[in-house]
Amino acid sequence: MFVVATAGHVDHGKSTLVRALTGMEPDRWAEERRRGMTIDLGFAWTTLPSGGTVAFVDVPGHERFVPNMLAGVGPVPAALIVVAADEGWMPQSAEHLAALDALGVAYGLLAVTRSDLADPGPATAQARAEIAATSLGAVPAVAVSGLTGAGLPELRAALDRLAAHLPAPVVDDPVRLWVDRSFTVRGSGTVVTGTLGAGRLRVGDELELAGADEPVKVRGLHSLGEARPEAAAVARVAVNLRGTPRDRLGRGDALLTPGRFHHTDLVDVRLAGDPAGDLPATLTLHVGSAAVPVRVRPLGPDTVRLRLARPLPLLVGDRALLRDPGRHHVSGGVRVLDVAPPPLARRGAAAARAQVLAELDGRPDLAGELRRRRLVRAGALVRMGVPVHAEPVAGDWLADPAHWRWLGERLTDEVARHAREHPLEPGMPVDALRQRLALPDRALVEALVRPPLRIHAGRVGAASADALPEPVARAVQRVRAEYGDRPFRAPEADRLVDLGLGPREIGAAVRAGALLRLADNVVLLPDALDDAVRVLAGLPQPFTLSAARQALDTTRRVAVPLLELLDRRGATRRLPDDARIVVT
Ligand SMILES: Nc1nc2c(ncn2[C@@H]2O[C@H](COP(=O)(O)OP(=O)(O)OP(=O)(O)O)[C@@H](O)[C@H]2O)c(=O)[nH]1
Ligand SMILES: [Mg+2]
Repeated sequence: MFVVATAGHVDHGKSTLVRALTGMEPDRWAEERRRGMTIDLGFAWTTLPSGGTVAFVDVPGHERFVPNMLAGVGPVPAALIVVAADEGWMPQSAEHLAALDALGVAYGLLAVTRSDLADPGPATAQARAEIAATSLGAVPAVAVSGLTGAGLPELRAALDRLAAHLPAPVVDDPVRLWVDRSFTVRGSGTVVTGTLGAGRLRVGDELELAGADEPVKVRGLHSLGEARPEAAAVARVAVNLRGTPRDRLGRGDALLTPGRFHHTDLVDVRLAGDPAGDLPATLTLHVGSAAVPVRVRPLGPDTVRLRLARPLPLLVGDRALLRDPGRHHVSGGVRVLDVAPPPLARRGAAAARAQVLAELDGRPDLAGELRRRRLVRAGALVRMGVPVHAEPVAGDWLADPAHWRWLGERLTDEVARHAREHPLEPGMPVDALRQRLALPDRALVEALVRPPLRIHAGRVGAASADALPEPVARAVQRVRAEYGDRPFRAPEADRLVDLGLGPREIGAAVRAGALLRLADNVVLLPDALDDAVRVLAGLPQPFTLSAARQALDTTRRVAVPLLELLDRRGATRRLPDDARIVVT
């Protein structure tokens, strides 16, 4: 199936032509038929000579209903431009064409209708000249009469040729179905319709709806008036969302593949059309079937920041158009450059941003996004419309390679600085590093730690006990020199003070395994435990505290806590009469 939207001035015969081609009535409302004028979008379809199907979205031509027209053409990539032979090019011919051009519509046909009333030649020539200057370029033209049927076979053949030229839809892409109509069917509940431009829908699918907490479920699908288990792009579809209240969604909402779109109310865009400086401060942004008031902030000569009155699921590269409803003026097309732009708080930030935007063209660019964002979750980029084909540095975090190297150096510096400022601490806490480097996730800190640094007990420090701060290491060295041959004589409290070993220094030495603490202010060298067990094993078993003290050549101050420690470690056992034995 391919979908084509009509375009053209009021009363030029769009609906008559669609009716003649399809045998279906595009003017759905009684009021439309009474007034002989299309007000809202109409839908009809027919089979072409090739056997393919064309579905029409028939739009109103009256200037008051241009917003409805835009909701119809927004999601549709091909246009059937209708000009009446007897009237020629008219204001809404021009406005509709400007809209197609702004949206970048590249495929189309010209039908010169009412050719039974006047020579189609002049209208054809004028319309083709106007169209040639737009994104549509040179289009085939067919003179027709909806009244007599003249030219209809030629028009069908031309539609077939147009269909053959359209790019193949990407059916693996996520779904973003812009709703153009919603209504209630008795017994079935809420139904919405739209043009499925990419992706695939199946009965049972769960879809995301902006503003809804829970996914909505596809209860039923219709395409071309028939129930189907699935529909692949391109297709006109009617989706039954039984269980979703009708007032929860309508034209301008979108049904989305969950987790694949970022709802944004702030976008930076490139303009094609009026210069940024000429735009009024408020305009209406039309994209898909949505129309949203926006505040315009010029940045560069052809780039602006748009603040949307409500968030939309936009992707980098999306095309949209800006229109001034008051002046009936299409200001021009926009190409979305950034759907999550940085705030412009600092002085000069807007000018800097304009320079960045000058380099962007709306084509998703992973390396560029990483350079600009430095650190970003893969999922967030995908939701912006940037395909991800890079290895995460941690979890689903992606990093700009140069920034990541810089962070690694910063981490090393910070750890070294912390060691200087807190020589007795066994490394810098991971969370302090996370804050210091302004990283959003501990996992990033952990991924940045490289040998000789390591993470131990929630801190980042040097891997070995050589990391003992210089003064402590010197003090331990002196303990070794003075007490090495009397390993069970612990330095007295005042000697410890002389050596510069206060409680914090002792703590650091103990953590590094350089000293053994038996009690407050009672420390031995770390090999003392094994030596003690050897000496005690040489005594007649069991042995008393006093025998142990003499054999170890030490004082009660050391012997009591030393034996208690050996008991706790299971190297000695205390008997009921307070004597001990060495456990072998
Ligand atoms: N003689 C003649 N009259 C036509 C032809 N096509 C349309 N008309 C008449 O022109 C009038 C407008 O036709 P529509 O098909 O409603 O025009 P439209 O472009 O759909 O108008 P809007 O939807 O309101 O923009 C009707 O009275 C039609 O009968 C044609 O080919 N020949
Ligand atoms: Mg009509």
